[in-house]
Amino acid sequence: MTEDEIKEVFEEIDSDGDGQINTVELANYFKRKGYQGQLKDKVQAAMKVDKNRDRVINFEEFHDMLK
Ligand SMILES: [Ca+2]
Ligand SMILES: [Ca+2]
Repeated sequence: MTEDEIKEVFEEIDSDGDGQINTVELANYFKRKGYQGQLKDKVQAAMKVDKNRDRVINFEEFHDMLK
């Protein structure tokens, strides 16, 4: 993925545009993508990239996940 593509996905998930992805935005994103399984499990798995444990994913953390 290029830097621009990562940014695009980040902005798509960060629906309120505050530069951080919270669990609600993640859940909504997976729903939009048509994910059928346990949303809670999926969100929890994604939140593993939350290295500083502030319960939101910033761009740096997100970037590390996709690169
Ligand atoms: Ca946000
Ligand atoms: Ca974080």
